[in-house]
Amino acid sequence: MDEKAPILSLPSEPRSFGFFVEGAWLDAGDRKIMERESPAHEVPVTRIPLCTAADLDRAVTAARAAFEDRRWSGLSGAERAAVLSKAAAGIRARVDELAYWETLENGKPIAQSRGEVEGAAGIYDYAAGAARMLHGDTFNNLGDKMLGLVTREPIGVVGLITPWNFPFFILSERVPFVLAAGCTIVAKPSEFTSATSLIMADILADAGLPAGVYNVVPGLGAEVGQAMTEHADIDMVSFTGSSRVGRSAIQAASGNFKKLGLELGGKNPQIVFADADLDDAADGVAFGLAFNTGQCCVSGSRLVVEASIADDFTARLSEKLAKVRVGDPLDPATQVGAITTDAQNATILDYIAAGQAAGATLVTGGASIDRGKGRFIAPTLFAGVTRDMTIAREEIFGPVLSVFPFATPDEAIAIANDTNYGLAASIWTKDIDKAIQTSRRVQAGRVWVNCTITGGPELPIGGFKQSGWGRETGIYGVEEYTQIKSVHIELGKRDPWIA
Ligand code: TXE
Repeated sequence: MDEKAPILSLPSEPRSFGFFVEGAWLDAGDRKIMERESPAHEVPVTRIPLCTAADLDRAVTAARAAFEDRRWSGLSGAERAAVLSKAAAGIRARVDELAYWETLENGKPIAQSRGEVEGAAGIYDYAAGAARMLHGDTFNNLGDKMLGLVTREPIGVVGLITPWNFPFFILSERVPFVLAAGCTIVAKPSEFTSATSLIMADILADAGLPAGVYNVVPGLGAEVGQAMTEHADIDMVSFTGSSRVGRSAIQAASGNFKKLGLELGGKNPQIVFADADLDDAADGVAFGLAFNTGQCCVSGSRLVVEASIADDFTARLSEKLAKVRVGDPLDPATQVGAITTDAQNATILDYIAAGQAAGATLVTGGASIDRGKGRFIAPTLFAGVTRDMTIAREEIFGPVLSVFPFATPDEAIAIANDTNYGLAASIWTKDIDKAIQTSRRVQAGRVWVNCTITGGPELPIGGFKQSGWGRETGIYGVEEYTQIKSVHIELGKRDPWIA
């Protein structure tokens, strides 16, 4: 973060986008337009066409044709890798632009947006390697007359439905892996944050991606998203969003039995043992709570803390939270920006009210921050929370943390696992036995020890229980976008069946 860098200015007028199909930009025409206001500044920043189900059909037709004629899947891994590496360079060349529009549509701090865009370029680099690593298996133990091959083939046309909390980063945790596998894509970004998914179309085209391989159809979830999950000519949908829509996607996908990848909600524990480095732990818990205003599927929203240090730790944490710089996301010094949507803002405030009404004790925060314009909520800490309260059970998707003291490691595990979700967990201790034993027993797809919300594309991401299906990123992530074929090859003359 460069605290002396100037505060960026707002655009003089909103930037207008078309949509991208078969390697070409199409005008909005008479389609409805979503005029997106900056959540922090309440001025219009982008104008995005709301595509229709017919537009989706057109994009699926293009993606299908591009898949069937093998213009992409027929290339070698090395050739696909070359395009992905150029895309990484293309992202790096446009970091400022991508970060700017991401911040304007989403409300996250510009320094964070830059970090996410740079991180995304690194994911393309990693996936370029994965395109060359992808391989199957052989069975040379079937006798002299038989050779068995297990080959991986791209699954086909993949639909991507992405959310508004990390528009570019989540897209980038999927697109390069789908492409590495040899599939073609129709992407539907969140209607609130479509700009960077659209800009990516130019970056991929400039990198040499053939027409029709990456198509973007912005639009409403209920219209384009729903049509995508139902679509008979899409082979797989990767959906990231609410558990409610994830559940409906399972039903919608049943028409053609399409494969689904689902990354849904979380209610992630931060387990702090008394022997942790408490300063590190307090800093990490504060970050895990307030980062991206808590609008993270892996946000640490339940503090499970050893009873002997609970009061001291809660006090330390409050002190840290009071120092978090919440403010103008265009200011490079800001750490926490605006709440992305009106609906999310109302949801978070409703949960805070529900916590108070249920008798939880508000330790810090608990209200909007008035900056004249925009939606901001102070990082909020509740003590005296019982495990049956709504704030203890439901994903809030905002900077609201509930504290649960525990007496024994068994109790810590019981509290941590007392949720339908299983996305992530963090463990803070300097005792190696406790760290490993707790990480084994906690039900979560991602576990962090003495850190939180960190990592690279090498390790897969995804959830246990109702947090989702499948994995993204890592070699596991590429494999999700393939299907397996077994090939039996008989050698020499066949043993006759008919004498
Ligand atoms: O999500 P939606 P919302 C959680 C979080 C948040 C809540 C609601 O708890 O408070 O979800 O957020 C598209 N068929 N997460 O309402 O609606 C939609 O257009 C197909 C967790 O914004 O699930 C967008 O592209 N698609 C989370 C995407 O789904 C549909 C990230 C997500 O929107 C659709 C976001 C439909 N019927 C929210 N309806 C995470 N895991 O990171 C909507 N969509």
